[in-house]
Amino acid sequence: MQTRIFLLILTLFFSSNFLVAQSKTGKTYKISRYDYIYLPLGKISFADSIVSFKMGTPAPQLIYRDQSQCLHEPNYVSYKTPNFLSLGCSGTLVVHFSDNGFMNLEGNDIYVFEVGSEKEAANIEISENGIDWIKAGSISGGKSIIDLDDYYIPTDVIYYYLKITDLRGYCKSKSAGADIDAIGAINSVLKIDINADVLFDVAKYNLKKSSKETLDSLAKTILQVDKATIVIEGHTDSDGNDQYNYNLSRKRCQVVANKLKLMFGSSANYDYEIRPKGESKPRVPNDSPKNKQMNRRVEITVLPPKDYYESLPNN
Ligand SMILES: [Ca+2]
Ligand SMILES: [Ca+2]
Repeated sequence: MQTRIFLLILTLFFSSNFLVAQSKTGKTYKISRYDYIYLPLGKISFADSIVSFKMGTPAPQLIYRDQSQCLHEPNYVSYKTPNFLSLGCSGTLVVHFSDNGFMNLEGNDIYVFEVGSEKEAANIEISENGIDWIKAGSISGGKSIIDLDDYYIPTDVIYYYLKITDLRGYCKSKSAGADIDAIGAINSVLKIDINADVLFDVAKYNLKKSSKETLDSLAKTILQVDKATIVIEGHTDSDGNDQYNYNLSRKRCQVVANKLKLMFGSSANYDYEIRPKGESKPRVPNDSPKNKQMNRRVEITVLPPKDYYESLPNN
C-alpha cells in the first residue's frame, strides 16, 4: 500500500514537472543527426507567411513545390517526404514574420532549416518593411546559421521580412534549388507600440482607468513568452522643454513597468528595463496635432531572457 502511494506521488511529481516543461517557450530543434539548435522563443520564432515565391528553372518536381512547407516549425523526416519547399534553380522566396520580428542581438540571429543531402547555396536578405532590402548573409555547404553582425546589420532595428535566393549551386536534382523546411529567428522579439494617450492624460503619469483593456491585451501578448526581458521605451511630443519631457517619459515608463509587475505577480520570470527618450526620438516632425499624437507613444519590446545570453559560448 505504502509503495503504491509512493508511486502515485512520484507520478504526480513527474507529471506536474512535465506540465511546467510543456509551458516553456524556448525549444530545442534537431538540425542534423547529432546537432540541435535552441530557439529562445520556440515556435513563435518561425516565418509565418509567404509574401512571394518565384520558382526558379529548372523547376523542382511538382511534389516539392508546396510553399506552405517552409513556414512554421520544421518537420523534415526524409527526402522522400515532401515537407519542405524546393526553390528551383535561382528561385526566390520572400517570407513574413507576423507574430514576431527579429534583430541583430548577441550571438547568432537566424537559422535556415535547409534539408536534403545536397546543401545548396543561397543568398539571404532582410527587410523592415518588405520594400528596402539589405544583404544579411548566405547559406552554403551545410552552413545554415547567420550572425547579422557579419554584415554590420544595425542592432536597434527590428526586421520582419526575409528573402532567400538560390545561387544555382545544384540545379539537376528532383528538388532543384535550395530545399527549405523552416526559417527560424534565433534572436526573435515581440514588439508592441501603444499610443500614450490611451494610457495617460496630458502631462500626467498615472494610468487612466480606460487603459485597462490595452494593458490586458499587452499582458496577453507578453504571456506568450514564459521568460523574457521587457524593454519599455517612452516618447513624448516636443511641447514643453527637453528635461521636462525626459522626466515625464521616465515616470511613465516606470508606471507601466510597475503595472506589468503587478499584473504578472512576483513569480513571473521577467526582467524590466526602462528607456525614457523624452522628445529625442520623434517618429514624425512635431508640426501638427496629428503628428504630435503619433510621437506620444510607449514602445514595448519583449527580448529573449538574460539567462539565454549568459548561456552563449562567449560568456
Ligand atoms: Ca513567427
Ligand atoms: Ca548577432
